[in-house]
Amino acid sequence: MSRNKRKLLSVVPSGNLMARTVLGWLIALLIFLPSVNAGEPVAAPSPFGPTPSARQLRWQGLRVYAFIHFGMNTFTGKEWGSGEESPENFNPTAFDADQIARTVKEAGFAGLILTAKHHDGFCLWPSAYTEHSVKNSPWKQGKGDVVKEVAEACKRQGILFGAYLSPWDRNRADYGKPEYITYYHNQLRELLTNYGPIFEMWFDGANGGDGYYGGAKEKRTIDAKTYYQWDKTVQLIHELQPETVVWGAEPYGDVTWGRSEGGTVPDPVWKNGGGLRDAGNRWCPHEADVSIRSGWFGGDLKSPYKLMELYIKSVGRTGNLLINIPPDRRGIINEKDIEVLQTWHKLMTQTFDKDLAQGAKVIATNTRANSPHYAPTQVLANAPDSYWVTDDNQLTPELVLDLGKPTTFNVIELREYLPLGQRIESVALDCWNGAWVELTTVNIIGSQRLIHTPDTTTTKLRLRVTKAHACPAIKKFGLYLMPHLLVDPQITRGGDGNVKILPEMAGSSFHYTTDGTDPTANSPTFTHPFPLLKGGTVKVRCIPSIGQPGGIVSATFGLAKTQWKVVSTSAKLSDAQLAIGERSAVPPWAPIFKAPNAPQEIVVDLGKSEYVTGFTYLPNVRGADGNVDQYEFYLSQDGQTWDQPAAKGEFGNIKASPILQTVSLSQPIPARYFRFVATHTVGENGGVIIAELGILGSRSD
Ligand code: FUL
Repeated sequence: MSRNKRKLLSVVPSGNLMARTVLGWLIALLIFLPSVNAGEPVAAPSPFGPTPSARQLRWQGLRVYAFIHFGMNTFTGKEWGSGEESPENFNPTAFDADQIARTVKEAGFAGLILTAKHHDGFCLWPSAYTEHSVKNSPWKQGKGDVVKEVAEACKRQGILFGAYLSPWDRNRADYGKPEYITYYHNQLRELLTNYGPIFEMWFDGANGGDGYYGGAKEKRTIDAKTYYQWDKTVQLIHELQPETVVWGAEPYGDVTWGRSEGGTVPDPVWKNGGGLRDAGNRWCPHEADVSIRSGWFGGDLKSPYKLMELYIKSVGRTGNLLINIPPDRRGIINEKDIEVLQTWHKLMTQTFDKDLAQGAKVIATNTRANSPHYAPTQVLANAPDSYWVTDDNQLTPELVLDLGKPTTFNVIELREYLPLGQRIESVALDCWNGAWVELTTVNIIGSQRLIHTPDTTTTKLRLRVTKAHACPAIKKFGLYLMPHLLVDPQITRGGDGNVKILPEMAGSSFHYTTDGTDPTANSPTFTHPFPLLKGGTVKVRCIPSIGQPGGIVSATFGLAKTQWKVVSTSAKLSDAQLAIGERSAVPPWAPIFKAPNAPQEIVVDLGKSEYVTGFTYLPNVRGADGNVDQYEFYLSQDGQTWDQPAAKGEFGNIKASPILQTVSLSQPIPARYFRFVATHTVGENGGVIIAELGILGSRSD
């Protein structure tokens, strides 16, 4: 009896399960005993369901790449420009495409996707078809071309270059008419013929609505399914560059959205049309997008630990991850973003550079025709076409990794062999502890499943396929030990104006500042709640007794609301009080203010006159119909006389990215009362939702 066969017998569990499993293993042995394989090639199983194209397969291997949101909004501080902005605004003082591409490369990204044109219509290349571009900006006296410089820098760095070309164009007079589509196709042709290979074209889904539109300043509605002629548009792209992966452009594109701008994909996800099980017959993988900052063009930074968590929840759920790093007004990636990327990259290499499964003995209950080509050990090989697969009738096989010694891991990696489609519905994993003990179960493997477990030490790990639609074809089984991720601290302020930092973590201390500087180990340690009546930004860094310090997490507060009162509202007065609670930064919070459909307004007494410099609006961060996307904001000293609005406008992108909105006034205005009017909301019948309103300012005392 071979060593492997002896091993198989030594891993039987006890009880009923044992009886069942012993039978399974014995059957396997019987099949395995006459293991004569004359070296004849054994046919691979037939694919199951939709399978990826060569383009999609290549794309899936990229795993993580960067988004570069740069353009007019970088200089105006907005998330969405209206299209009316003058090209004069665009003037980076130290633009350096090599610094951008190098940063991306050093962070371990496969490439980048640049916003060649965002919704405001301003083009980062001197398009022959519009005057609204870099050619009329002061940057390089109008002789510059950001797209060219970035594409060439990517080539020098050996990373891929991709482009975002917003279909919605709030600058164009012809937007909404057929002529615009000709213009749009011309622009695509420029990008796809003049700048070398484009690995991914990104077509955002935000469409139609208010805009400048060549001076018309009106609302334009289009049918996003038909207006852009996606069939022809995608055909054009593939005529020009057959290898370009198309994001969006549904149902003709290659890749679809991860369904949030939070950097995750749903779990479980099936790769057939829209990611829902049995929803279609097209292979349509997910790409999760997220910004390293709270907004796409700027805002508060995320921590390296958060990025790590998002990697597990996107790439580890069969998707790819697109992380936005927006250059600042100099035209380079900010040093603080680089610091976060470097720490994240270190966490990634510390985790994934060492596969603890390598060198393990691998045995399974079945191997397709006992062919060495499909042997269980293939789950450790990293060749492009290596995989373990069973006979057609073996839908629930088991495979054991014998690690030879106690091994500690906390991330399990499983991958299916994608050219044969997504076949597995669910698996279970067991550890050997004198008997098999179930560690975890998961649904869906797909391109890559990363299972984050508690630290687990074992000598053997067993994979049981518990449900499959066709004989499983597994490409990879890996084990990793990820450094412990620090939990991002939550910074909250109570109704009494005192700030708390949570959660308490044994062996870690929170160091904070309130003066805008970055906290270090020498900054004050949080021991008990402290007052922040005038508001400001609290920055916190977690310093553990062992391991690396965490990234910086910050929260900005307005004036404390200790004396605030809602004096009137178009909705129900008692409910309206909920809109001025203190609840930022701690979802899930409840309840939130909900009123019938817009317009709705709230008038609030601040208790005394303040110098108001701006306000904040927190929507339902889970995304909801009813979140406000257009507002008016008034100030008054007596609560009776209201002049012109102190601010009026839109909360750009609040539908896809429901985050805290901050509006700054051009100068401080003394006022004791404010009136917030929700003039329009996302969704037709969702009512009006306000999670929290805040006032920025300097208190008069
Ligand atoms: C969104 C856009 O509206 C945002 O501005 C951003 O470009 C993001 C990636 O897609 O839907």
